[in-house]
Amino acid sequence: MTKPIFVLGGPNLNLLGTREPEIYGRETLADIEARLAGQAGPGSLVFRQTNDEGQLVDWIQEASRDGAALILNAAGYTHTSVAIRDALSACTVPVVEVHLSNPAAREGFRQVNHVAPVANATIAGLGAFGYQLALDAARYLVSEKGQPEP
Ligand code: CA2
Repeated sequence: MTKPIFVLGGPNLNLLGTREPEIYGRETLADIEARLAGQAGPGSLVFRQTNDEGQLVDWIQEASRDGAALILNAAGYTHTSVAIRDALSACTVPVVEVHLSNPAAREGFRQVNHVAPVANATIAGLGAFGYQLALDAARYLVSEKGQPEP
């Protein structure tokens, strides 16, 4: 059976669509999940969000073990978490980092990025559409690199 692509989200992404629409858009995370699931097809996505850093580390390890690829928006942890960077360093499947906004064009503290150096690709600044591109990118990387060893 084909392994699913994991789509993991970090802290506060559960608030999407409720506040700061000028930065993050009007779509909720459930809207993004529904569109992506339609694009991916039945059973081919695992879509999760957590506000907890350790939970995200556990899920990254699970994606490496049980997934074909990982799409990650680590949200605020992008800029702070060595633990998430270490989990990604150990990840054996392709990793596509995604951000709704473009952190490089924002505040100074968002210029630190612990994820990008250990991701295969980064997509930022395209709002929810970035997730669709990330799914295409993840599939491309899976087909380019071949399936990981069982
Ligand atoms: O642009 C992105 O996708 C971010 O990962 C979103 C994070 C932010 O800390 C990163 O620098 C860039 C924030 C997650 C969403 O936070 C919200 C806060 C208020 C209202 C809605 C969402």
